[in-house]
Amino acid sequence: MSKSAVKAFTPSGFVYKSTDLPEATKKDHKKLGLTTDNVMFLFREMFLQRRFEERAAQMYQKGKFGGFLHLYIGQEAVSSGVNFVLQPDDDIITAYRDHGWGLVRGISAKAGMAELFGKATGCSKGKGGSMHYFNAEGHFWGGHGIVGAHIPVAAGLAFANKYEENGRIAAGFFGDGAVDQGALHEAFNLAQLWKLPVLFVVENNGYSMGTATNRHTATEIYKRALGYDMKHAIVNGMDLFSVIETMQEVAKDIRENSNPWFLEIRTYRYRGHSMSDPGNYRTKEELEEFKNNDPIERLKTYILDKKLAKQAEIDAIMDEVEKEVLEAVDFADESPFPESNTLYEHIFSGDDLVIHDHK
Ligand SMILES: Cc1ncc(C[n+]2csc(CCOP(=O)(O)OP(=O)(O)O)c2C)c(N)n1
Ligand SMILES: [Mg+2]
Repeated sequence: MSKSAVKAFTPSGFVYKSTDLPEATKKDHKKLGLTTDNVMFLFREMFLQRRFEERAAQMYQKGKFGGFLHLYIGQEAVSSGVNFVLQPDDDIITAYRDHGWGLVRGISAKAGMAELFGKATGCSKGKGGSMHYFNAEGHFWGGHGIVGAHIPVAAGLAFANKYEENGRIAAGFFGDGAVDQGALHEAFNLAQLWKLPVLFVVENNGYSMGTATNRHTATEIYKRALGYDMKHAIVNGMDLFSVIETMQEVAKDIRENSNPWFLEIRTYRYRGHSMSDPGNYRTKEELEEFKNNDPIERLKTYILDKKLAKQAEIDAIMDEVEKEVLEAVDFADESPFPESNTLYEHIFSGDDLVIHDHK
């Protein structure tokens, strides 16, 4: 390629660095209305997501299961922070990086791990796998593999809630790779036009597979909201309290005024896109910079500084989580695979349509 052609196609988008994380909130947990128990619960919950996935990665490498495995490690403050503010019957839908979301939304470590192993005791009965966690009781509507395709479903959930006047919010999460899909723009337009009680969140982790945001999208992502006059904010997704602070304001506004919001939550994934990705498209220094903002370590330091708990108490929580995850691995290992005659079950909502007799 000629020099001028190289220059002509040099990406001109926004380069996302750790210094582009918005400043973390100065409010302490009390100002945010959190008790010590709340803080300790959130620490445990974030650590569970992390240990669960670290063990899942080990089991994958041991050959216990195959297929895709996209780890959420580094992004746990988003799921825990958002979920803490939302109500248990608000609707949540996300993309394929869904393990953390499932865990905060009522899927047990056992049912989550068994799903990864493809076992009948999994949260999707072993037929969904890593990308298709699901828990209707927890109003958690998946786990979706097609980039951007579930964004209109988030708007649809919000439409149903508004129609039924049940006061619930629907929240749809997606990656930075989804923001230029037509589906996002169709959903944003109707959400704003019909004033749907919906929260759209991009978990901007800097990369869409191996492509940095500045190489795949032309402007800062929150600006997608401007074209629709949609309320919006940028949030530091490496800081739990910042996520909670923004969410408190946003959830209140959506519930009271039934209007959509778009949040760009800036975060980072420490691992590769999936298990087969060594992450050669970024430097070790970049990774380290983000790890220095690690949401779990930050909260641990906060807990110790504020004397909410002693190191020994934190260690006890971590040991307990470790035990829970190891028990989940054993459970998954020992559980049976689904029977072949269940293949056509749970395809449709309600009574399954019998496609043919496959005895
Ligand atoms: C419509 C569509 N195109 C391409 C793919 C292949 N694909 C899978 S994940 C991915 C990257 C998405 O990145 P992002 O939205 O930033 O989410 P992240 O993996 O960072 O959580 C792509 C292109 C897909 N699943 N669906
Ligand atoms: Mg991404």
